[in-house]
Amino acid sequence: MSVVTIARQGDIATVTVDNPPVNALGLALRQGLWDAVAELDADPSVRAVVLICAGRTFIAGADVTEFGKPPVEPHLPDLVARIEAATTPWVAAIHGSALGGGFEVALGCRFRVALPDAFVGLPEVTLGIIPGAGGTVRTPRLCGVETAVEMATSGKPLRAPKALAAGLIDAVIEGDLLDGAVAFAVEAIEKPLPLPVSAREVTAPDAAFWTDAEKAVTKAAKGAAAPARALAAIRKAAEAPFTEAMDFERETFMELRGTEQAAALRAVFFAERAAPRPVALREVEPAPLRKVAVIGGGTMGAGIIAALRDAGLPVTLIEQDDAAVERGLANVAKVFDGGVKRGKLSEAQAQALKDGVTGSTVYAALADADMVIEAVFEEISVKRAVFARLGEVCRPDAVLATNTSYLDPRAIAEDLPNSDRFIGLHFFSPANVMKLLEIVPTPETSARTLATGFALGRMLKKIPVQSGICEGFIGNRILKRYRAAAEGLVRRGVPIADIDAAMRGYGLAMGPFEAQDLGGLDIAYLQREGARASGQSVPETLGDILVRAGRKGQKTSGGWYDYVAGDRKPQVSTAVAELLAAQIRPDAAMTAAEIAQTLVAEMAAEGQAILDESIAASPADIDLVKIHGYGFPRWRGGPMFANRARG
Ligand code: T1G
Repeated sequence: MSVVTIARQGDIATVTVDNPPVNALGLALRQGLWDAVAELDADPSVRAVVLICAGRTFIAGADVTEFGKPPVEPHLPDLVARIEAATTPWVAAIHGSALGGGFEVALGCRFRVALPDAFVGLPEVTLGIIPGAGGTVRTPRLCGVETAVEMATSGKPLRAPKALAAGLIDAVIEGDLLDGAVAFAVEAIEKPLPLPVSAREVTAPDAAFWTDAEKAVTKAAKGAAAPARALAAIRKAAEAPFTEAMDFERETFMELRGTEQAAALRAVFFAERAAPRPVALREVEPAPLRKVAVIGGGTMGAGIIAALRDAGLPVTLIEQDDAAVERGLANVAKVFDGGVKRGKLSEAQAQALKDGVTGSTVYAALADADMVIEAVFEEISVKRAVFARLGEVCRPDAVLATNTSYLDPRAIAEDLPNSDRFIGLHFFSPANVMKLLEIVPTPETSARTLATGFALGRMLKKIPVQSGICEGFIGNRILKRYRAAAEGLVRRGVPIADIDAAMRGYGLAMGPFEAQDLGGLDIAYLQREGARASGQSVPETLGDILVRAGRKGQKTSGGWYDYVAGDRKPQVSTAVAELLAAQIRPDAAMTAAEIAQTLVAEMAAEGQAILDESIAASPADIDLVKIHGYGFPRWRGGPMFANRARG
């Protein structure tokens, strides 16, 4: 079946694209559109053409699966130019998203109309490239340089009303898109046509604009290369003739396509889409999720409740007494009130989200719950007591989940009846923000329960990754190895501040030591002490020495660094140097690159051990955990991808 079909409505022709799943511009579609232009140009009875798509969205861009191969004619820039030069005006009718090459095709049309909830955008930088078919050259000719810079360097799409206000589209269509687009075309051809986009003027800002933009874009990019290159392409579009700017853009696009960052970002793109639907579970029916409850309204519980509410689920919060219920509801309210303060939510929206949470101290209220997520204090006896009560009141088919981050889920569910319905769901704080969800089945967990964990992950728009049972699962186990390796460098005389600076330069938001100071050294210390108390042999760490000296991090005005009251800026600490003097044997200095390479190699080595033990299913899963749970720079692909690049 052809991916492009032509129909007629009087003297308006309709070109319909149908290339599931997202009408990506693979070779067949490019050829189909190329042929459609030729056919319609040869028909003098056609006075306008409406380009519309079947399925969930307008054209979502070039076919990313073709990126690893040499481009094949008809090349996209040529197709866009062909549509732009057509004898009759084309009208792009946009629903869903017109992204990347899809938006560039729309820019080649004489007009663009869209449904109110449609988006247009240039997300290429999120794939480590820049637009390659005129996106940086035509966009500023419609909306001006500033909006074009924001779109092309951030990759963020604009919803239709904003796109209309910016001049990127010509009308928002209420009701049926095809009818609206045809009516728009009929009216448009009775008036003088606007110039093709490539023939329109663009006002070039002064040099100061570009200097400021360069600084802002580079800062926001945090080491990713493509945003600054997109900015340069837009500058060329503003300052050079159209054809020269097109050549510049294409050369840049072709160069970036082959870079390590582009390969990394493509790998992450596909891994993120594979993660929520593991192949092994595709035929397994998950439990329905209509009524969900959370036990515990502390930081984690409140975040999980907020995530459930954001997904539209009503939630029951269970706490141990009325005062704790009130505190829990207040914690949830604080999350949504924060959304109002940041302009993300209206007061009414926040109130509706709050209204969907019912607080109770009565476990019997859970008798018809489909799923209960426990988020109480990280202590095994407390958790076991909660599941003992859940085992008494909940339906035998209700999915019961623990949010433990370190404890063994098997020990928590040891006495639980129907333990096939039990699973670990490790959320990351803040649970309504962090995308990662580690899903930890026990040997008794049924396929239905596991499939329900992934279904919840999809519903909450998380990146769910299955983990086997080991201390720290995937993410915290690698974090522990990373921290131990960083302490190893300190013992070799590498300055703490150099290590943090090296990892920030590598692309992490914070280095390992400043991150511990922010989160508190005592959390990991207490876990080590707990392990020691249970008879495990846990060697003393440098962190132990600091905590025993009362240095727990920013919360005690000193950890790995000193902090001056009211100033969170870390100060190198002579007290720490004295405390650790006996542990440090100065060795050869290390460059920032050597530090980062050493520590990433340690992360990857632990990742390989995790794979060897079948704790994780693939290197891509491990990379998703580090990117979405620990801030590993996305444009490096994750520790497994980055380390593989070194062979
Ligand atoms: N190419 C190939 N496959 C794609 C694709 C693409 N561009 N986009 C999505 N898919 C697949 C995806 O892998 C998944 O497959 C299925 O479609 C559904 O995706 C020249 C060079 C459009 C907002 O970056 O943002 O154009 O797992 O789960 O949630 O300048 O897909 O089902 O087998 O994400 O409804 C620029 C990327 C490319 C858009 C829909 N375009 N896609 O979201 O579905 S570069 C993009 C998206 C470019 C030009 C340059 C989203 C979506 P499977 P999904 P969704």
